[in-house]
Amino acid sequence: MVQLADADIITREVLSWEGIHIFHHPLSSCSQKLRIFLNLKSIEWQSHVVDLQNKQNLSPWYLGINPRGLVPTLVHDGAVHIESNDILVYLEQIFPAPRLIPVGMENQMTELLRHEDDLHLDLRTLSFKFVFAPHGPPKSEEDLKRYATAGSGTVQGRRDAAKDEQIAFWQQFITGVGISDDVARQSVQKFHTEFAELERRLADRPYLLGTNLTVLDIAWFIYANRLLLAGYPMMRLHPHLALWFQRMHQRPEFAKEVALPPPAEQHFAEIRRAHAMAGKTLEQIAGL
Ligand SMILES: N[C@@H](CCC(=O)N[C@@H](CS)C(=O)NCC(=O)O)C(=O)O
Repeated sequence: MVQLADADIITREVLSWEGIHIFHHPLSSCSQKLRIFLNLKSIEWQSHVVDLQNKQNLSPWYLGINPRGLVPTLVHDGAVHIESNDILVYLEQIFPAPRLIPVGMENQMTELLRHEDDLHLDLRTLSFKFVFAPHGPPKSEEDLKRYATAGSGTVQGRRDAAKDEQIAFWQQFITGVGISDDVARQSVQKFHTEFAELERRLADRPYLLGTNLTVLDIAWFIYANRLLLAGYPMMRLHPHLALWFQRMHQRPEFAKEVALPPPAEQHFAEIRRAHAMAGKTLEQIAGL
C-alpha cells in the first residue's frame, strides 16, 4: 500500500482535510478506474480535477501531495494515498460492500493488479501514438526540470525512482525520437498476449474471476476501453472479451466515466482518419 509518510508530504494543508478527496482527471485511465469503483460502492467523495493538459500535476502544490506527479491521489482524513490500485485495495477495506475483492483473495488480487499496472507505460505509449497523437512534445524541457525538482522526491521516506521513468517517457518526445512503430508494435503485442489470456478465462465465466464482478474486471475494462479507442480489433481477435466489455459498458457506473466530451470524440476520430489515410493505424502497424 502506498500511503505517504509525513516527510513525503510538502503540501501540508491537506493533512487537516476531512472525508474522501480524490484528485483525478476525466480522461485519465487510472482515474476512470477509481471513479467506477467509487460509483459501484456509492461512496461519497469530493472531486479535485487536476488539469493534466495545463500540467497542473507538475505544480509544486500537486507534487507536494503526489511526489510522482500522477493522478489519482486520495486524501482520506488527512492521510495521503497514491497509486490507483493501492487506493482501491485501501478503500475496499473501509467500504467492504458490495465486495469487489473477494474475501481471502486479497494477496492474489494485489499480484494480479500489479501485473496489470506493469502495462501502464505500454498503455500510455499506445494512447500517445494512436489516440492523442500530439504534434509537438507534450512536456517541454522546462516542464521536466520543474517536475524533477519539485516535491519531496520521496515515497514512504525513500528516494523515489518512479519519477525518473516518467521523465524518460516525456523526454523521448523532446529528443524527437517519439514513439516509433517498433515500440508501438511491442506494446500492442503485450496487450495481445494479455487479452488472449483474458479471452481464455472468459470462455466459460461472465467475469475474469468467476461469477462476480471484481476490481480486476474494472481494471481491465479501462485498459480495453483505451485500446478500443486506439483502434484495437477486439471483436475480431477476442470476441468473449469484446462482449464482456460491452456488458459492463451498458452499466451507467461504467459508461459515464469513460464517456468522451463531443469535442474530444471528434478530435480522436480525426486522428484515426488521418492514421488510416497514412496506412498507420494500430492494426496496420502491429500487423494484426
Ligand atoms: N501507477 C499509477 C499510474 C498513474 C498515471 O500514470 N496516471 C496518469 C494518468 S492515467 C498521469 O497522471 N499522467 C500524468 C501526465 O500525463 O502528465 C497509478 O496506478 O496510479
